[in-house]
Amino acid sequence: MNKTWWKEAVIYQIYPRSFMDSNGDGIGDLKGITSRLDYLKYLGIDVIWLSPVYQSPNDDNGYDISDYQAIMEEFGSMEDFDEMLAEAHKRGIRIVMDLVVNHTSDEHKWFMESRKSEDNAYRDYYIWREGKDAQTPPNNWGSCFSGSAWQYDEETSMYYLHLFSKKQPDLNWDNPQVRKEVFDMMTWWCDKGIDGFRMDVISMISKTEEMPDGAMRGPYGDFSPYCIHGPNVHKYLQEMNEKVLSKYDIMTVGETAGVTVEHAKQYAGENTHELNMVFQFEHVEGEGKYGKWGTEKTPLPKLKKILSRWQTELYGAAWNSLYWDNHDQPRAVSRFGDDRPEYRDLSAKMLATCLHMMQGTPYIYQGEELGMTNYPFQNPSDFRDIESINAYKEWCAEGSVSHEDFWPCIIARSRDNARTPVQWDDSAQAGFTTGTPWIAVNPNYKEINAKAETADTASVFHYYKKLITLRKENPVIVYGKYELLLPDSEELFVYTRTLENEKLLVVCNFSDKETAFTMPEEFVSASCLISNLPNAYDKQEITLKPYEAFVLQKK
Ligand code: TEU
Ligand code: CA
Repeated sequence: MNKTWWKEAVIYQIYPRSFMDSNGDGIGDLKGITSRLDYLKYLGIDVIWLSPVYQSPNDDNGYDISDYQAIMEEFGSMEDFDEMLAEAHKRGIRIVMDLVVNHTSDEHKWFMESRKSEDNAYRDYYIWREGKDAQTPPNNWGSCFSGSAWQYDEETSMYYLHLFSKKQPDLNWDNPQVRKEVFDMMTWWCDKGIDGFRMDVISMISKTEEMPDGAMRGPYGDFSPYCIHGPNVHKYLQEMNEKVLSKYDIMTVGETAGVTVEHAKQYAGENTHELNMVFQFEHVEGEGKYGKWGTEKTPLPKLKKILSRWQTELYGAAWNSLYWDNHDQPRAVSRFGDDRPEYRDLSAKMLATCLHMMQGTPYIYQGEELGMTNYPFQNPSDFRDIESINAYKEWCAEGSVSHEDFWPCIIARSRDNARTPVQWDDSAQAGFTTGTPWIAVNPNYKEINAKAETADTASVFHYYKKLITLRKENPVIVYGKYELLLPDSEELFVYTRTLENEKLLVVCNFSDKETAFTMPEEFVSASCLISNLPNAYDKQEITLKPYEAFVLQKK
């Protein structure tokens, strides 16, 4: 398997709006990021994935772009961007940008032109269809952000497609002019010296010609058979690779909702000339009581089956990304661990051990390295995310589900859990801003913050720092072959990694119960690489404490 920098890197995702505010307007910004680069250097990360900073009306917090080659005013100027890029590179940190080209903002000049008339030069940059009539869209598809996926436009009495918000019209990738515009813009950013792209919903860029009604899912039809992994998606990615990606030493990761291992071998195959890796969603897409909204915890055997399938079936064929959370998911320690005070620290370290010892490029979402938790939402006015605001309206306020029934489900999964400000210290607003933050700071910032944790070598922060160091020092963690043990255990996630004559044993107790474990004979005298509790692992029968995790190394 060929060795590359992005296979050996640890990537840190910054959601700029909530990372660090430098000018007191309550909104994170580029100068704020630059002011925290030494913290990230100290953590030991190699790459920053920067969520969108382009000009945007912020209907979906920057994932609705109105100018791909300008910086959102609230985030600062292009000079601020250039300074951040230079300062990051000075510290040996690469910057990967978020490429959002399945759709633009409806305030992008292309769309402003496109909607003017049916014969406008930009008309076919987007997907326009006649409705069945002025009140009935072309089909029954639902948007990811509630409501129909079609918006009627008076100007030309036609509908345009938007798989996300109505202010995010989908681009028509079948139009070669659209592809050229995107590739030219990507080249412009690569020539500025960025180090790669995370590609937003890139599996959706090719739609089928026919757009029939979809199977009903809630009040609307499902668009996925016609808009995900469409007929030309690989052709367009190979064209992108040939015209842009192959010309630079950059990395790419596709956000590919709905991807299977088989698809991933094509999207991210060693020799398919598309992308370097993809984000899969099988471990985070559990069906809740109301679509994605639910409090269900994935049973451990199911979680192990999913993650092990990706480890074993991509091995040698394509590269994995590894993540527990991001700006679209609830906080890892609340969802997969246990954020009760007595278990938060321990279970955060256990989760980090489980993920960072696997094969693939690990992603740390801002604040995950501190063990930050979900937010204690009190009422719908606490939400800022269009997905949560619209969902509460559709299911509850205007729907048939009672608040009592729906509320626990939406606060467990709301994307806003991950979008509260990073907790830097125990001063007002957790040191994120000197003003009023655009979204409330989690009240637990007094106990959970970077200042306290960087000063405490037993903290979650220092545990992540050690895991990152171990990955740099031990090729078996990057290149070793994965094997799951105890597949049926409901409490223990146990696996090995093997590279030549070196072997690791990774043991994670996902439960809040003391759990017996029989050490494989060959590891009884092995050395302990890392553990989240001071325990001896030198006998065959041991009892693991709740959320105990350790890694043994046999050479
Ligand atoms: O997310 C696409 C996507 O799949 C998510 O909308 C996911 O389905 C949902 O958030 C799970 O609840 C990307 C970006 O990561 C997200 O922030 C954007 O809102 C979305 O695309 C539209 O650009
Ligand atoms: Ca600011």
